[in-house]
Amino acid sequence: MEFSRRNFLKTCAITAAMMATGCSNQTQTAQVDSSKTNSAPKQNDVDQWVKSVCRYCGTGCGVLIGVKDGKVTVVKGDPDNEGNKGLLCVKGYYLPQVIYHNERVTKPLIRKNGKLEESTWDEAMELITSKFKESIEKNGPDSVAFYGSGQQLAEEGYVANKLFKGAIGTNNIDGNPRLCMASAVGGFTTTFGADEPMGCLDDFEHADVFFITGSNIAEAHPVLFARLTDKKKKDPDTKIIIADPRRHRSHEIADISLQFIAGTDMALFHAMAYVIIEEGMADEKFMAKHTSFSNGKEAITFAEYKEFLKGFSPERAAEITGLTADQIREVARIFGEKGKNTMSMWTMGINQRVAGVWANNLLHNLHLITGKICKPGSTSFSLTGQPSACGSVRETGALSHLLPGHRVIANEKHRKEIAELWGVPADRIKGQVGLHTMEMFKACGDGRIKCLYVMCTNPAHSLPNVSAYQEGFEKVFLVVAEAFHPTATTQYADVVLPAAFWCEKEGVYGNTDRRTQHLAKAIEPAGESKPDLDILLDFAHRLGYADMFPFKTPEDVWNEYLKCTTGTHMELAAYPALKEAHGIQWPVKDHKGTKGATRRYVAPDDPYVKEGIDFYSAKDHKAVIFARPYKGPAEPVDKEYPYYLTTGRVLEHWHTMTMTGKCPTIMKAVPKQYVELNPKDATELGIIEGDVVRLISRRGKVEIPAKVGRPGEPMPGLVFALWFEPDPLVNIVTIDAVDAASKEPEFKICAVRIEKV
Ligand SMILES: Nc1nc2c(c(=O)[nH]1)N[C@H]1C(S)=C(S)[C@@H](COP(=O)(O)OP(=O)(O)OC[C@H]3O[C@@H](n4cnc5c(=O)[nH]c(N)nc54)[C@H](O)[C@@H]3O)O[C@H]1N2
Ligand SMILES: Nc1nc2c(c(=O)[nH]1)N[C@H]1C(S)=C(S)[C@@H](COP(=O)(O)OP(=O)(O)OC[C@H]3O[C@@H](n4cnc5c(=O)[nH]c(N)nc54)[C@H](O)[C@@H]3O)O[C@H]1N2
Ligand code: SF4
Ligand SMILES: [Mo]
Repeated sequence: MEFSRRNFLKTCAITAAMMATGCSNQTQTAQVDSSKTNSAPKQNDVDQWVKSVCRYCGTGCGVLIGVKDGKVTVVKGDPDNEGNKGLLCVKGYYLPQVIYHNERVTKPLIRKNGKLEESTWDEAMELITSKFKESIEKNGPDSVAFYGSGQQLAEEGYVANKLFKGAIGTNNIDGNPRLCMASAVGGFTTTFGADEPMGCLDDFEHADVFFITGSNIAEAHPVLFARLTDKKKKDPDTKIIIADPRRHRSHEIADISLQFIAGTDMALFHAMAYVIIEEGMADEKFMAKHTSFSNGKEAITFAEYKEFLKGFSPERAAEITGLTADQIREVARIFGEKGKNTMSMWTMGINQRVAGVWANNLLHNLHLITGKICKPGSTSFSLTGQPSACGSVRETGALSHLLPGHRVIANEKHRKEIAELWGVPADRIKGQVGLHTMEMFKACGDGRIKCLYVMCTNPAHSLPNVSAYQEGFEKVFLVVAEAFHPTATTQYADVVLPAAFWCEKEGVYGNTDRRTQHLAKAIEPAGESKPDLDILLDFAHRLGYADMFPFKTPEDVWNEYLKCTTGTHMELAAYPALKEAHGIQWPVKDHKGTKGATRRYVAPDDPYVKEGIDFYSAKDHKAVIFARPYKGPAEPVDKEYPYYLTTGRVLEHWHTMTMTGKCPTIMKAVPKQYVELNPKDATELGIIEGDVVRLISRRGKVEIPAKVGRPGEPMPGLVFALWFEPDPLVNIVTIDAVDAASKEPEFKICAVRIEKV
């Protein structure tokens, strides 16, 4: 299949049409282009299909991996998977091109005389064991740390967490979901008392109105965009509202596009609530039964909340956001219309903000005020970025403030329960929250952290204001478990541990809608590479904790982890059921069956609810409607830095392009990153498409080619840069200010000056 950007969107439309005409069993396959790969097979014939899940985005598309003579020849969509119904985007289709690339790291590497040299597993593991042991003995357990990923498997997350918190005795374990989903977690836990969405992908079929903000679903969750297109086609009355400071691909199917000044959306959401209440669209019965009100410090009344909203009339919000009062009234009316189902979706435009948690709260508010929640098609649905940020990090508790089963470090009872399950003394798990991501990398620079184990993530590329953390990468004893080399991070590594890739290992992902899915192993690991789980278990044994880690298989790990979820409201499915099923949504009462819960907090779907709706995790079973004060960006524009910079994604590339950059088809489609300018700004600056421009912030500068005009068109005063290339590295410019509650950095907004080079 010859591929270009334009014909991908066409493919989306075609596949959507196929679904609409009942051809959902149709799947597409992509030939392997072996020009840049080591030993990829030349034909796409298959003697075995292996059921798995795409390793890229949070959608978690089910895939079937075609294997012949021990090699992956092809990947196609799994038609029996409820999430993607057989569809895949290009990243999924072209995974076979990535597996066999000659930059796979297939032997352990140790830095000797400044250079990484091949070694044996034994030498590499002995070295890292002695370094970690020495540091723990000399400087205490908090001198070592682990930095993981929403792309790791659940078993890997569970074992890393148990090793660091339960065996070594440090809470210094965090991961890239801190850069991504932390604010969504903060939103769910403050509003509903527990993490993760109540809705599901099936809500796409039932919604009449979609409110999408801070999410470029067309590029970041393309298969969901295909479902959206399909829904609109089947039911042309469906209303799609897209609110974003930048016009992007998703706007192509929008009925209403709102472009507002970056960082001002809290005013928009409050003003929508104002109109909904003023015009009698609120569901007061629902509110009285299922909600309470808070100003973030104390409980308030509905009357006080309404009084608070008076500061956010559409006219006032129009001044703040740059929208018109009429536009705000119009979307509020569409959102709130009685008898219609509304589904909200958002991603990083909301989370990667210093007001991230609060903006999440305000989106939930809109659903709680209207009672448009916990019904098919009515839900506030945070889209998860990485495939298993939910399953492998949020659920296993592999962040510095969490424990498995949605427990928290700060709760003594939770610590006791987990210490008991792990068979360690109660005081082994410390009550003090560990270092969150940005603090952890700072601590590598100032000497608090001496040894760091990085797994399945590339922080030397993906951290904001990354130059400020370079010293840390250089100083710390850095272990990097990676499938490819070189990467921005392996270049600083003292030891590189070769990780088996996606289809070379078995395990479990937890995708965006509480969907737990099993990935079967399809082929043997490349060279001497090993599954991350095996490496972690070897490390634990060498550190002297063999008794705590007797596991032989991923299933053994799962069986222990399951016990950490027993009796919680996130009971997970049993391993044999997961192997059989094409995804099972938790909660799964008593871990029994393959059915799972389509929707949460509502009977009969949710086994913990007797009748109607019950927000059982919230205090007094009432979800909280928050009167959060308005908060803009950390770094407002000024005379010296007069433009806002936002950064984000393009369909073809995945983050730091260590994988998609190895795919010739994708590189042909999008060979280089660029910065989008509004045509008005471009004219004023004398910049035309293709010119190289310099983006200068208080932290550094970067030179990058300009793109002017649609489909990507930021508001005047805003520029949008892709950040997938390691050089030039856009994260030199971005800001590391974090949300006070979630500690998630504000990747989405900083102030820059623009010069033509
Ligand atoms: N192709 C592809 N898909 C991916 C990924 C990938 O790397 N490539 N990564 C995955 C991951 S981990 C993630 S987290 C997701 C991210 O998915 P998305 O968040 O959908 O993608 P982004 O491009 O990062 O940002 C989305 C939008 O946020 C908007 N935005 C900027 N400032 C504001 C603001 O103040 N308010 C609002 N409301 N919006 C604002 C930007 O204009 C941008 O269009 O994608 C996932 N899917
Ligand atoms: N400017 C800017 N920066 C951002 C963002 C933004 O919007 N703008 N978004 C942030 C967000 S939301 C996210 S999620 C992060 C993502 O940032 P990262 O996690 O740093 O980016 P990835 O490229 O996904 O890194 C995954 C790494 O794991 C390796 N890998 C692949 N498979 C395996 C495996 O099985 N085992 C091991 N050990 N390694 C493997 C890959 O080769 C790759 O190097 O970036 C953040 N950074
Ligand atoms: S939509 Fe996401 S999960 Fe599905 S094939 Fe594309 S990258 Fe993979
Ligand atoms: Mo992410």
